[in-house]
Amino acid sequence: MSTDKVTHEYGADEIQILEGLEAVRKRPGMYIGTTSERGLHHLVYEIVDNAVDEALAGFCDEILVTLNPDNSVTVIDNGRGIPIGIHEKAGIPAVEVVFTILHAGGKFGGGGYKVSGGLHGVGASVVNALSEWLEVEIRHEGQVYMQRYERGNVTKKLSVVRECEKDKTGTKVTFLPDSQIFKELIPGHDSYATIPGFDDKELIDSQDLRIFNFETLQHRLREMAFLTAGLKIILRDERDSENIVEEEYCYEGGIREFVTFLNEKLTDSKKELPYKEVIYCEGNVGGVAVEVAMQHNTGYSEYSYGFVNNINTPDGGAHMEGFRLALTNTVGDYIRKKKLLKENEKVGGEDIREGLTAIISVKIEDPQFEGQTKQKLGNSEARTAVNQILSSQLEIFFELNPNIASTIVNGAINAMRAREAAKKARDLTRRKSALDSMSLPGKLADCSDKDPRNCEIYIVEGDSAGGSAKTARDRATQAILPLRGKILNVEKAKEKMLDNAEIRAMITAFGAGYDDGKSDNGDNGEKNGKSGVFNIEKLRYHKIIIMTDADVDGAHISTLLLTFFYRYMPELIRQGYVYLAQPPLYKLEKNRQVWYAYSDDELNKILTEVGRDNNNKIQRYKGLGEMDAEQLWDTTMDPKNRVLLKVTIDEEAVTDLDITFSTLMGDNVEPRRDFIEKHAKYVRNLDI
Ligand code: 1YM
Repeated sequence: MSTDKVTHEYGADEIQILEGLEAVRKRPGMYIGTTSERGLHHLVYEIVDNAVDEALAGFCDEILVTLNPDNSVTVIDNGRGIPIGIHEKAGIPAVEVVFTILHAGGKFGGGGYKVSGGLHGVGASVVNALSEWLEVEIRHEGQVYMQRYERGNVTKKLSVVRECEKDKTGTKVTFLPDSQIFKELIPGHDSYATIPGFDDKELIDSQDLRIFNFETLQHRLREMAFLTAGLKIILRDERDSENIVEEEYCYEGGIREFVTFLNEKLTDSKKELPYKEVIYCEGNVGGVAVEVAMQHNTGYSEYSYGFVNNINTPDGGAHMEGFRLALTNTVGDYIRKKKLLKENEKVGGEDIREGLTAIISVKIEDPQFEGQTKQKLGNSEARTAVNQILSSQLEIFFELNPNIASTIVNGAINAMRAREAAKKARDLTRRKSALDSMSLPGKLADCSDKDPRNCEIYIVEGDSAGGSAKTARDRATQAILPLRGKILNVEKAKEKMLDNAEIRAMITAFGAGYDDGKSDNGDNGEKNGKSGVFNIEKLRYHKIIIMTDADVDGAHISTLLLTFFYRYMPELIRQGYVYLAQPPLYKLEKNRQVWYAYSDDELNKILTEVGRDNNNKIQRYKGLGEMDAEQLWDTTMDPKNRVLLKVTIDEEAVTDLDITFSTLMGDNVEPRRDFIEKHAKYVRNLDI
């Protein structure tokens, strides 16, 4: 647990003695990853995970999660209830062990292993340590037992607090995240992120005091329900007494329904799917329980999501390799058997997976995670298990469903021929393209510093704003690349990507290439099996700043750019190199003083401060082009004053993210307009 030299490996029992909950409070990041919003939400997942484990063990079929007005959260299940008897070794009630001793979860329930689990699988005691207070209630043989803790310490001994129906059992946990730990999430706290230059109380008072995000919880709880067929999970938001929201997630079809759900969201619902049935396989090989569900849709992208013990594995790993191997080989064998190809033709794995949505869920006793972010499954037995189960069952499925088999095979052959044709066309144009000659694009105004760590590039909407930016910039460290009009929508026109001059200009200016193609071996450590030529080492700028007008068109251009980065250079976003500049919406002049406001709210705040009278001259900026070089520098480019939003990927919400991008960029116009109109205003909080 520390970086000190280890001379002795501690056993589990010794760790329990060595580390009290104080260790968790001292270094919360080690246990929940971060104390940002993500860490906060993990507290909920840790408690819900214990309830889901009880469901997986077959004793619970309903979980209720309630967000309370005081920011506390209540989780209730109808399982057996955490044991209340005295724990032999510890001499205290088992429930107290669960909540006060680190690494205790599931270790002494008598057999069975914990399959679900949060970020670090450390469970209830960590949540308790990081809560101002936590109360647990257990229903057992007609009585309700209660225990209370504050910052991890028992403040009320376990005792019976009331009676209940004899046949009702279960566990209820309510906790309030500790504001001493989650400092930056608490409005009014020193560490709370406010707008620079404004620290007035009024602003803080107007902030939303709710710390939990309904959509984040909704996404994860719905995912949990899909992954545990038949389990009912209810999410209830009681924070606004006038508007209580309740959603229920329960899917008898489990991951089959997950695939149906994704395909409805991801594709044009007016077009029919190529085939109706969701293909489903399950089994257990060598202690690895495997479930696979998949179905093609009318689009061209692949959406395969892996889960290990109900946790998303965005970096793939052994289970995903097994999936790709089985699919490529089984479909390949079928094509060979039916002699459907010309001699020199070969269908690749990526052709078979074009337009495929798949969920691969494995449950394994001792998952080993590898890679930089420890999100890639290492256990090779998972590859064998998924490969064997999918290969054998898919072969039978094809025999029993020859129509579906031929639809899939024809789709793959078409994809292969289209890919070959596009490659030929590309090879022809590429020879002449700027991409190979390595010369920098003509409209790039480069910076003089060559150390990428000091360098930033502004991607600017429009030539006129580009001109102002070129005048305004710090020539040593700031490069400017103006974009003419809209860039290509890569979500719709993949094959034409390199024909687009704006995209080529970005690729050459960045200097690091781009990812394309997909491999079947999956052992190259890249996302979703993408084997790319993107090399972050060669990147010429460590800040890539998108600067567009603060209107709907500007938001659209930003989204087009982000889609391009997300699909072809995801490492850029993952490393935190992509930013959105924030040009102001208003300029206020009064008595030769100037203020800039970045939102309507902010303008109102300033007006309240300076007084609303006839001396106020307010200018609304319709675009970057209306600002002269000096204004652009002061408001948007000067590192001392500017506000940059870092673009991040919420790795736990990748299914949502893919849905968002295909909503924004796919064929359907209506949802796109709705989304942009809804979110453009809130771009200050953009976090994808
Ligand atoms: C709202 C949170 O924690 N439910 C829950 C937890 C446990 C049990 C049942 C349980 C497990 C076992 C036996 C077993 C836990 N028990 C333990 C331990 N809901 C919630 N529901 N009996 C009851 O694993 O064999 C840890 S979690 F360790 F005490 F058994």
